Amino acid sequence: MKVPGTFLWGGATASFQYEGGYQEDGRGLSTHDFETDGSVEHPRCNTYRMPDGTIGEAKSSFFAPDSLPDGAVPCVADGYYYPSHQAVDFYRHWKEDLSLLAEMGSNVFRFSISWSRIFPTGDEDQPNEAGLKFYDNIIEEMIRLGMEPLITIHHDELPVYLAEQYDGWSSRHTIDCYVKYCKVLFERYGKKCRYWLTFNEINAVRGFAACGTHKSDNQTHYNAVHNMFLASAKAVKLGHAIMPGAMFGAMYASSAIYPATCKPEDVFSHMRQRRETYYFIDTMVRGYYPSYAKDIWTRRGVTLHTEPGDTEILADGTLDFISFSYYRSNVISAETKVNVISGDQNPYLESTPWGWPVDPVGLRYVLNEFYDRYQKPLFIVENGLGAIDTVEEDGSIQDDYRINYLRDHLREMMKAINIDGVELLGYTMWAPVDLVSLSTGEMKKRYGFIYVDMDDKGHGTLERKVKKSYSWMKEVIASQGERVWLENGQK
Ligand code: BGP
Repeated sequence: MKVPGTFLWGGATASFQYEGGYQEDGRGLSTHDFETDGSVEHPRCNTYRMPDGTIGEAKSSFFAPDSLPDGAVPCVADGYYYPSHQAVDFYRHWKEDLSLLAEMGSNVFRFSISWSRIFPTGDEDQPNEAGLKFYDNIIEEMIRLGMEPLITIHHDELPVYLAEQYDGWSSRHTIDCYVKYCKVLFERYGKKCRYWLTFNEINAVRGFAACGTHKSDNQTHYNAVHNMFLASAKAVKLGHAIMPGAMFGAMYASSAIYPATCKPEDVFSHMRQRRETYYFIDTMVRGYYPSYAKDIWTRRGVTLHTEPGDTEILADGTLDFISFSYYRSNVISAETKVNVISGDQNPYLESTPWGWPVDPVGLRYVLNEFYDRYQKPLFIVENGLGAIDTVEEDGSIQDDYRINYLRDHLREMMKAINIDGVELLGYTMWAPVDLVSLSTGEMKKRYGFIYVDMDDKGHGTLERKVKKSYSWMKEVIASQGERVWLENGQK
């Protein structure tokens, strides 16, 4: 069993977790630049200063963020470590990283553009040429190495100025700034870049770091999401006009969800929970809100702020493909209150050290669910295992657990393509080079085929070193996936 010859294989990254260089070449500050490191035991936070000078902390996890108090201004404070400032310094290591990925056989590379590198405040009329040049260089290098760029325009961050002055995505002004930013990207890179994602995990982002909103209540959140829907639709319409042949997706956090039992109430809760994700995909793929949206707004006490013309904007900018992250599955009962990444324990599955259930069959299930529902091409743009790696005395990293995770997931992916008939454009593994964890801010939660010598506080040489999984993945790509069937005697 193989994938089609046109299949795109590669890796996925995000600027604030990977790039660093946070003040280089005129880059402005971004909402994640105030986010500290953390761990499962000590969640990361956004630091802010109150008018009387006191420093406060707000939980920044986009799954359950705190609101910032009135009058709070985000700030970088002494005594904290801010991982986005250096990240793993792709800013200086891009040639080396891209060359290693090309050598592995990748023919696609997913990265996000740092909005505040292009428009430092988001509100300028003219973009920052040095910021544009940085991405010129990496895009040219990717193409020279035979890798298709897959660009995330908005990966959970925006210029902090837009957050401070306009409350981020609460404001329609942010839509205008986003469209201006997109126009610059499309005109500059459009001839070389075919695949674009308007937003990352739009169904999971919430609060200051990810949406720039000071409040995290439902009313603020659903209005912010509506503005993101409008921004995405406008970008898609503009992008199609400027770049004939370009393909647009948005990216969804897509755990599989199962009812805890066959009790009808559990099954009904499962349906409702699934709609928490479909709300986003339905609207962006079909171009209008689904009928059950009213039920969601009513239960959450939301009165959506819409304006004349919004309906047409949504209808005019529907997506060409559906992309998603898949790491785990969830279980839901009538009693559970869950968000997109938590739920009851599944007794049939083992979990990662970070408590994420490992469920390869769930990937095949989600691929089928989405393809049945939309009949649009799909793209897996994140999947991988966060694990603690050990460098052996001889310098090697024997990450067989990562090989096992990827092999099992890739097998299910290939069954979805070859048996179920799902149309899949490609697979970009998160993250091919070790980088900073989004949810915890740790470095020890590593995903890569390529190890980076750096610890949780940013100490280390930043030297890159390939792991055992790198050679394995190289064989997988070279064999169009056939290699994943070789273990356990399967063919
Ligand atoms: C997704 C994000 C990524 C990434 C990944 C892994 O939600 O789009 O940015 O980080 O999850 O999560 P984590 O880094 O928390 O392990």
